[in-house]
Amino acid sequence: MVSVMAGKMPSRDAVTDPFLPLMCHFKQWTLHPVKFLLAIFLCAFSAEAAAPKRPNILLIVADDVGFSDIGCYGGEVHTPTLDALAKDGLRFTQFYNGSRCCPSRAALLTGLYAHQTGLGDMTADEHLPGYRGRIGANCVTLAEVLKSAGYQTYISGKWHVGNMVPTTRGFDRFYGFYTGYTTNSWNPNQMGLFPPGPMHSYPPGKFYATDAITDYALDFIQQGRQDPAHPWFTYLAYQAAHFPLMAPKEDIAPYVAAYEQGWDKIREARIARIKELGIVSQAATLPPRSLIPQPKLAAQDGLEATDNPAWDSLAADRRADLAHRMAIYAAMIDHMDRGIGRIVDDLRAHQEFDNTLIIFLSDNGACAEWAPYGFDLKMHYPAGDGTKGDGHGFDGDTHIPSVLHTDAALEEMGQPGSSGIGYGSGWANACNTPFRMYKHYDHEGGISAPFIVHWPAGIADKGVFRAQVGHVIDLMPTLAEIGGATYPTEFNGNHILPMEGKSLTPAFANQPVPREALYWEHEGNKAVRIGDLKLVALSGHPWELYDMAQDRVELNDLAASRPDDVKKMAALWDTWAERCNVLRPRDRKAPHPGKDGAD
Ligand SMILES: [Ca+2]
Repeated sequence: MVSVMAGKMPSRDAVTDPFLPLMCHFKQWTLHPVKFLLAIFLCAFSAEAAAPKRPNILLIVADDVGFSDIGCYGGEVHTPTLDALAKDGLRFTQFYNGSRCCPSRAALLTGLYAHQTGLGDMTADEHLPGYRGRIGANCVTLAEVLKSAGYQTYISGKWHVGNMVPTTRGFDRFYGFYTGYTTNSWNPNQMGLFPPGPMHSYPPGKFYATDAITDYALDFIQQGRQDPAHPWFTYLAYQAAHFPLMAPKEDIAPYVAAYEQGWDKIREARIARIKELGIVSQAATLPPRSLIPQPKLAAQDGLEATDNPAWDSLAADRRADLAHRMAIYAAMIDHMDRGIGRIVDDLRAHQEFDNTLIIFLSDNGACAEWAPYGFDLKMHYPAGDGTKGDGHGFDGDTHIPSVLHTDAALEEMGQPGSSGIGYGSGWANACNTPFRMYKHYDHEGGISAPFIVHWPAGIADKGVFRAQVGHVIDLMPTLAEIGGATYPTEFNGNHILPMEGKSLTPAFANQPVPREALYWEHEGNKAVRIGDLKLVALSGHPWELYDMAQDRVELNDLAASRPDDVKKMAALWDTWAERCNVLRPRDRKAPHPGKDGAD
């Protein structure tokens, strides 16, 4: 058995252990447990039919799901499948993404910072090295690397790293939408299968994107198991719970009453559970409600405020409308969890569950676009074909006022024929509890993700937390190592940039993951973390400094009292930005991303 045996079972206190200092002296000569055991079995069993196999890899990425939405991270959303994976696996408490869809997915797929790949922003080509709108030739994808080691490679769902078919970047098969950032969950015409082949036929009114993404993932896995000599890698990239929020009525109904309590009570309930879980200390304070990203839009909705309002200050009809918006969002996550459950059942039925490495994460924090009441996009039914250019199926962007739904219209929200809705900044704030801010931003609410790792054949510990810091750039070194693949220096005649991430396999065995620093930039928002110190700024605003070990919720700004740390870390950020093609907004020629860049 390939096994990562931890030296000890970590206690809940482990989650508050200080992160390894910047200049720690890791024992370079130590071959950590995964490498050691991989080496043993590769040497001893490589020619034997009975050899322990490299694991299948199922990488599940949720879209715009907040840090504490799922049950095992303190949320009230019903996620029994993910909770069970966490119960028998690991939960990371300090795992980071890239704060928005494109940058996160580019970094996740390549092991590089997003700007190095050309995806510092969205998919518009700004003709700047860091902003080409697609992953370039100087990087390789997880699929390309794992395929080179004999893996069969599949993707079902969302791509969003440039308008290219994923089968041109190492994936054997793809189902989903490869243009645009989201899909109309009720419209099968936005989804494509590559290479073309027989497709599922859904009766009228029965197509739902989450189910279809699951169906094709199951097909691909079934294909993969026909060739047992080659393990498979499946990138399962759900569109849930990205706007437009859409879900079957029967999934929505059970949540409405819970969310009629409002976002203040939900935030309080969540931080209480998060403290019980030990993700933050008992002394942690719930931050004030976060700011409204676009107060002018709030004003269009008749709301004069700079921060999200108290729930009880809202009119009854507005509260009813907002409770339904949040209930649809929760229903999308609930439905996704059941899809993952179907795959888990399938793996169990084929005795593949124990030696499939399952990883679950979200690509960014919950989405606040852009004011407390959310928005209503005009949808097209049927929408265009997402495989040929129109990936959205709706008009405009999210800078529009919301619609107040009342009475019978409440029950039609999120249904076929309805507007495409977002739930706004008040609920996004709650979904990122206990952290501040949202998707787009580099405060903890924007970049902190749930991160579950389940691999019974490879990880001995079960049901415990890991406080080691991780980032989506770490997936490449982690999966290349576990998959026995070599990250190349050249690929298809192109020089490939060295990986920026670090393998997380030591953390699987509760060992340190040494690294110098982690960096973020998106739309001028920026951050750097070194050890426990995090320097972070909103675009155009001064740096703030926080001690993550003491103040994960970013309330006690140390910038004024520790100017030397600010100066040193800011200089490192500048060096990184220069090296990785990051430009400040004022240095970019293109305007703020338009329709194609709305998310
Ligand atoms: Ca996203």
